[in-house]
Amino acid sequence: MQGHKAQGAQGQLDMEGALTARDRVGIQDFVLLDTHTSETAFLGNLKKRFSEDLIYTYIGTLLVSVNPYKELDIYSKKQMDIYMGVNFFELPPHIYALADNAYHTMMAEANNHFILISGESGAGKTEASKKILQYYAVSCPSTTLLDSVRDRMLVSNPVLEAFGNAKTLKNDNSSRFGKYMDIQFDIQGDAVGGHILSYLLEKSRVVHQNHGERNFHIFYQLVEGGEEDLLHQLGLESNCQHYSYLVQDECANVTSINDKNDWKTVRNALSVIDFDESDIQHLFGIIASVLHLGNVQFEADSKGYATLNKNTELRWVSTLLGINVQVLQEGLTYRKIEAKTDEVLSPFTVDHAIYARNALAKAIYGRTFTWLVNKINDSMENKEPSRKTVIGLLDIYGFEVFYVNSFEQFCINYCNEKLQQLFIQLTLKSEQEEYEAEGIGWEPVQFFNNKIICDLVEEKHRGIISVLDEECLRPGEATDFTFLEKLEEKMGSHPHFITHKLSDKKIRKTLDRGDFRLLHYAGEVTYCVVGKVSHGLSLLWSIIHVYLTDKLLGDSTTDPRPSSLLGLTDILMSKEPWYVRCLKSNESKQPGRFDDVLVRHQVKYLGLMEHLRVRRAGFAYRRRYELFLQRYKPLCPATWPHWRGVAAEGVEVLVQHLGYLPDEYKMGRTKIFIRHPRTLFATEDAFEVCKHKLGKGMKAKRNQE
Ligand code: AD9
Ligand code: MG
Repeated sequence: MQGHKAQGAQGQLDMEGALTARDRVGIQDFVLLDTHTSETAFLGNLKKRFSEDLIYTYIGTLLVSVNPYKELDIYSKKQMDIYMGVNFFELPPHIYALADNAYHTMMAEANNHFILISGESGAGKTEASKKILQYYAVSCPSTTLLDSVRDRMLVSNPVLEAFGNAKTLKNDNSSRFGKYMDIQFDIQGDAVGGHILSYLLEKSRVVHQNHGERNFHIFYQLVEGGEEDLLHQLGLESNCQHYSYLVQDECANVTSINDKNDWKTVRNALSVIDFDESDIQHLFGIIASVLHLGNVQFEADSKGYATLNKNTELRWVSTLLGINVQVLQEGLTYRKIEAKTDEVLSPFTVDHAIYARNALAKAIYGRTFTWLVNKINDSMENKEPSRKTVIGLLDIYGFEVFYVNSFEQFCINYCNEKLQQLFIQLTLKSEQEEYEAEGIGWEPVQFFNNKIICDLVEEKHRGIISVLDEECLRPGEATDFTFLEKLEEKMGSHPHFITHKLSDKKIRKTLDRGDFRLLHYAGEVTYCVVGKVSHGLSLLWSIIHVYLTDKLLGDSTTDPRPSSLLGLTDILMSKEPWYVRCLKSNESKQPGRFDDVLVRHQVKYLGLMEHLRVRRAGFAYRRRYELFLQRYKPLCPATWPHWRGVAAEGVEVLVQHLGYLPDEYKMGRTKIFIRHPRTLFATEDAFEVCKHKLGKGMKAKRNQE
């Protein structure tokens, strides 16, 4: 075979042709980006692809997705068919390729998988998870029975979004909870059931929304869309303006949201997932009770204590929840103090009463959400005892860094720190296993292990959570500042912990006295421990204590309880990981705009460069001998058009011919391992040129004929 190398003027031209194509659409796998350590090159590649509407790029098998803020014609049934059963690297990167590969690996190896989707608010996590679910629902074989299970899985989305999503400044449909969903497959590969776990529902939204934001969608849907009879039974008026929990910021109406239509969707969805009339009455009775509760007003008596005068609203709460009105009234205006022999009632001030009312509203809503998730799970459950494997989908907040960061960001960022730790463990584990299986010696890998930061937060008796625990046991004595002092005492010399007192002059300027700064794996975040309450450990931070023990660490005494995040890492640890990292292209939700500063920030906080480093630590590229030979055999006369011997030997002949140096590659049992992308690139470039020539040759031959 002649002419397989890029030689002479024509060869040069062809080579340029191949490069121009790559210049235009960028490189579809960052692992193959030669200047891989440069953030600028990384961003340049993303931007180039984005400008061509190529929103997906790989880092190995990790998928990076940039929100286009416009409908792209890449999610049709036709596209799904194209990606079905095709090898990961043979087509342009796509969320379907990742879904399909997870599925086929699960089928081939009969093991469990999960797909972790992360990114900041509005980056496209929920859309990505819906696309994956749709892919499975459409691509798996179909029967009547399975169709009904699949319908339930698909409609569980609008229901959960109605109760768990809200309009925020960043996203008109922002998920205010983390979601993990197992999709169960039977031995034939049919999707036969599902199970959802929910995390960290932002209950505070029920009683308070920031400027320009709304409460959870369901409240507006019920009030705007609810049938007259239903509203009458619930004592509701068909006007959002009437409810103080809904109009704090006068943004009940949002142009992108049609509450009336969404109400119909939710009502239909509820009947698909087996909600009968009594369930629906019960559910909306509770939702209505929260709205009534928000309208309960207190007045101060002559001593300044809270009293309830006009209590029609309270009567509705009492009727809807089936709680004696007297009990309710007492609960909202008095605190019970357990004395030695009996109980003493201590009256609340108006502020305390409002606090108690809001706490009740949040608790009611939180429990209802958990109940709803349980009901959905019942309806998606597959009771067949047969062997099943699962693909789990995790849609959870990414790192959050605001101007002022409080306990909510601390919890979310800690959660991300744990997930990064999981990524490192799983990636290294699989790398190590692969090297072992292939008989290649393990080489030390250079990357940052964030275990040190996880320990800083969670270590028993020494970590931040333990210190907080201790301080919360000293009510009245502990303050924000004693908490900080304790932290300084315990972590003083820790390389990832800084406070005003512990820092040098230059850094000190950037910290307030009530701040501590953690150097997370993805970057620095400064947390403020000072709340609005100046005496006593600030309300916010004492809530963390409850938050962490109840939600993150999982307290078995409170049932029904939300899922525990530490439990989640166990769930994930036993499965094969796949990753989707979503990036927001711009803050103003404009189609096609790529804001360099914003994207750079996310690349940093999602730890993408760190991911790339872990991926690239050993060998950038590996491929089964058969596949490698199949693709590149035209590059060597000895292997073209057929290699008659063992594939591994063919590859050895091929790479010798291409001039690979001994340190550039290793031969494993079934695969070739290539250290640097540039080696593969040179091969790929030669291949492009060769393909071009072969194509021309074929054409010329056809023309002659
Ligand atoms: V949040 O943390 O829940 O606030 P998400 O879930 O990351 O956030 P979401 O998936 O809700 O963001 O996407 C936000 C909006 O971006 C969507 O409502 C779409 O309008 C838009 N979007 C996201 N992904 C795509 C896409 N692949 N194609 C087109 C998209 N538009
Ligand atoms: Mg979301």
